[in-house]
Amino acid sequence: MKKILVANRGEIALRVMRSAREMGIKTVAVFSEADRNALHVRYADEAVCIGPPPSSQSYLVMDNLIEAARKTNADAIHPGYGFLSENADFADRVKAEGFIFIGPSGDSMRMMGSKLAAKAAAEKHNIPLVPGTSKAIDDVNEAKIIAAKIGFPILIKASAGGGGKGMRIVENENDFEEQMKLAVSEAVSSFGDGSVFIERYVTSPRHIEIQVLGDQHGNVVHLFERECSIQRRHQKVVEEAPSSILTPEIREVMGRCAVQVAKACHYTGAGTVEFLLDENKSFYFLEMNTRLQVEHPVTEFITGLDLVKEQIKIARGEKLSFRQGDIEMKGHAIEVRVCAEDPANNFLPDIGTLKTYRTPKGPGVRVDDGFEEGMEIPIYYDPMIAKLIVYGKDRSEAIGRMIRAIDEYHISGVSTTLGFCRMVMQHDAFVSGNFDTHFVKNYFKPEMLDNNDPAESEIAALIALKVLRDGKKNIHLSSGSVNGHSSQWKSRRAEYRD
Ligand code: MV4
Repeated sequence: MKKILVANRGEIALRVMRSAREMGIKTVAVFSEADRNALHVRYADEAVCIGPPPSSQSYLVMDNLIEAARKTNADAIHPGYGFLSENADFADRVKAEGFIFIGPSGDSMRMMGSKLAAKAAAEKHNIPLVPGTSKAIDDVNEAKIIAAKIGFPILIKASAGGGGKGMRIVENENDFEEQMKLAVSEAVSSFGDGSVFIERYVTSPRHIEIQVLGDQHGNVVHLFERECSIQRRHQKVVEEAPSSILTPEIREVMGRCAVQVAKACHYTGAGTVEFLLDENKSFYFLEMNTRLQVEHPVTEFITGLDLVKEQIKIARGEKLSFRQGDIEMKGHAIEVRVCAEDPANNFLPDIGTLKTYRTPKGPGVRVDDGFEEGMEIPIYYDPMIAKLIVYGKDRSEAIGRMIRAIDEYHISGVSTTLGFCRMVMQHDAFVSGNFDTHFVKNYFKPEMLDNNDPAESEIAALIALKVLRDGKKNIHLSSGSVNGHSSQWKSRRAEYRD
């Protein structure tokens, strides 16, 4: 493998290219007209424009990607995450056109893309599942009887859904029929597949996922867990490894289950097996994500492995160079997603130019980003500006380091989730490790953030300084309010120079 085309953009395209370069492999970037000056384009050895800004006309157009790969003589295609990364037809097409797809087979993706097929496969291997049906239900009356047996609240899920799409909670029997009809029609319109199934609704779960790696020789290992419970509308906000709640015993059993799920679909490459953990620390298999995930760096920190290099080696047909017993975890890693969103305004995506953009540095800090100061955040794509990942000898050091790193991060020109993430790091529930998937809903109120008009407070501070320091010249102010800290968590700086 001499040349990899990265069918993606932004931080993940750069992240993949960095590992390829370290392995002596050339890289090809693809870009839309909105990304002409993007960092991943400058970083790559070659770059090909694949269409207009909307991803439906560029990053999602298989023909254009294949043509770019052919034109540049690439041997392999890495899909990153999002876009076509979990599209089974794309994986098949890449292979049929004579390229190596850096990821699992189309068949593995198809099996795990169907929640029902995934559950059926897991059931065959005696993997714990949430009590419910593992077949599509079409008869409302039959479903009602099953629901009564399982007990309310019930969750109706679309088989073709995932990541929270097409789910409905039903509190009691009276609402069941109506909710099921709505769920089916929603599944038809969203996924073109009206298959739904029901499960007992686990009311306060933690979301824990296991990273797996499988080679083309039937070897599968797991790389421990990531705790992903802190999320908002199914978008993860904070991820960490290891989870503060897993015991070594649960970790081992969960890890073994994840390996079995991967083996059940003949998985190759890097994948993630998702579980729910309930109040009694019972866990249940949910679904498998057949791609590299946004939060993979926390696993890289605690295991010392480079997951992209492992993906590439697996795609080249190499055997895994380690066995389960060789893999150890050490220390603690936390990731926060830095998004161009306004936490004070219902996390509405914000667009604009990065007027100030300075990243944190120093021991144990990693920033995966795709922007530089002065660049504009395009409106066409995901609002994630960067991932900030820290590593420490233990959880407490990692939390302290994350707060320090957030305070060193200076972004102005757009609202970001940094201040919100700082709030999480200092919250008793997070620090104690006693939280679930409802963390944001339960504990976050916009009033916690400093949502004063930054310009206004800057002027006030300037006047105050002038009064206090009368006689001093060249007053220079730098406002820390760009991170939107609350009064309790505020770190407003007023610097002055003589
Ligand atoms: C559940 C659940 C409770 N009970 N299934 C959401 C995403 C998809 N992977 C499955 N999800 C859930 N399935 C049962 N039977 C709660 C969720 C869920 C959730 C899971 C993980 C992380 C965040 C979540 C937020 C809301 C609901």
